[in-house]
Amino acid sequence: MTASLKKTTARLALIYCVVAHFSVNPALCQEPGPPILDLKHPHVPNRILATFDDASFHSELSALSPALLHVRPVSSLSSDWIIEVQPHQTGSEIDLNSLAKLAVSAGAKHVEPDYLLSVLKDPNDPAYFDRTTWWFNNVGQNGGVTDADIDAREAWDIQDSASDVIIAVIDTGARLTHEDLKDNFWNNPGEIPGNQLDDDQNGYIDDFHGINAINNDGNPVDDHGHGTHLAGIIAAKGNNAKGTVGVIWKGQIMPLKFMASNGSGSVSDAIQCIDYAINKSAQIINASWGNVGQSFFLERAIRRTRDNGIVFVTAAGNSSQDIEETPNFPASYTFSNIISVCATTERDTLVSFSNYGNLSVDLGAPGASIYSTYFRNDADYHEISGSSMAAALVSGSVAALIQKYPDAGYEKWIEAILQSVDSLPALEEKTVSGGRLNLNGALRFLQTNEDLVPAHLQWLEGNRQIRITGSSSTLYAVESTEDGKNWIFHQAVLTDFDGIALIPMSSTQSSSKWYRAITVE
Ligand SMILES: [Ca+2]
Ligand SMILES: [Ca+2]
Ligand SMILES: [Ca+2]
Ligand SMILES: [Ca+2]
Repeated sequence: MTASLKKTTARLALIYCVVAHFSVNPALCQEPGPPILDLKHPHVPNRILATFDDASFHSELSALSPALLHVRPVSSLSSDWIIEVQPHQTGSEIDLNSLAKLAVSAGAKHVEPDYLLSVLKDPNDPAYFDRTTWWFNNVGQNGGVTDADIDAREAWDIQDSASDVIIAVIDTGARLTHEDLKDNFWNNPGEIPGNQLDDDQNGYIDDFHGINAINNDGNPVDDHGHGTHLAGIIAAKGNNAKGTVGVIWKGQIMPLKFMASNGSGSVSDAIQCIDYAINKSAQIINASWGNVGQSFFLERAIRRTRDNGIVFVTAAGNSSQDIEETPNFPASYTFSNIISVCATTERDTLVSFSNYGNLSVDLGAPGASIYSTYFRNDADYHEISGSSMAAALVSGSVAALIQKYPDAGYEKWIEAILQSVDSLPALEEKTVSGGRLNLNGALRFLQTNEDLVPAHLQWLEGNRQIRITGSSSTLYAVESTEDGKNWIFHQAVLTDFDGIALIPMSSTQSSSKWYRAITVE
């Protein structure tokens, strides 16, 4: 054999090793030397990246086995190359290290797996960047405890907006012209603004964004500040380089005013707002107010919200009391659509003034030194503490859940919020869930329980291999469970054009576990 024929033969043998073809003589595959690829991190299963000093290898490699190997540049601007094995043409597993050795033997200067990346989104709003908004991502700033937060940074990768969700903030109104809110108000589709006519004939002239139940008009202007502050906690516009950021960066806030400049309002005006929210198809009502008195009429109005599938988020109150002893309504009502919220600090303790209750307060959420939009001018911001603010964080979180899982229904949305809390000693015996809101957990709770598309999974070769049959060219997460409930990520795989992926398994991996493959969002 000539030297060049020897070289070609060796490479052909390597290709067969790469795809572990059944006809290969195993002795050929025992290449000396350690593996040259680091495969610990998620990567595309059938592909490596390689650089070469010149491009002559391209024809050389392709000529070896065009049916098995696909060689192409990474991009039109790049001198780096993708070397890909076509797994559906082999029906067998791929050894990326052998593929890398093949590339090196053809002159590759550097080879590595084609790693999978995932984004972590940070908005560019100043109050997020200077870490004022500790409740989204607590890294210990201002004396806080790391991760005493709702994991918004992680959650925003899954869902950062709720453009289709209408959130009625029944409160003191809102500053409609505020720079960080004006794009995130609900617009009444049946009403033409500013024409002095009641176009949708619902009794309110020009109720384009909401109503004022005190004056019975369509102008829910805020003369107190509380409502504007809540609106920003829920949906201050994200990533606009201005002010702060809400739990959702985009959404539809419907401000409904029933409390006046002194911060108080009547049950009848509150009911007027509740019924407006029902009529206009709000999906969430934020009710950050309360009273020790029980109202038959208010109770009946909240029952109507339940019958319409609306999530009713309310604050536990701020008088340091156990509301099982001293009820506070609406937090103390027991309808299945109510989420009642107490306030926690940047150290994951209960705020000293916050009410609590092990039967009727569902969970805690950050409610100390919360910075948000304010009502005195269009660029006004202000820090306030209270269970009101905690409730607003829950409302924004429910909005993200509804946007992501619109068909789940209010019981599922609430279950997701309550089942995914971070358990805290401070909230044990003081709340139903015993924990503090975690938006990332809530989104993932429904992700694993609702609508991931599973692939067909089949064990091959005496449990030494899993074959996935799913959609074409789709990324799947392979997960395993011991108890049928808690799923642990195993690896990510990309199916080929025929929807097939093959995963080698060791015997320890396969024993006494269940596996599944689900689409990655
Ligand atoms: Ca966190
Ligand atoms: Ca109207
Ligand atoms: Ca009008
Ligand atoms: Ca902003």
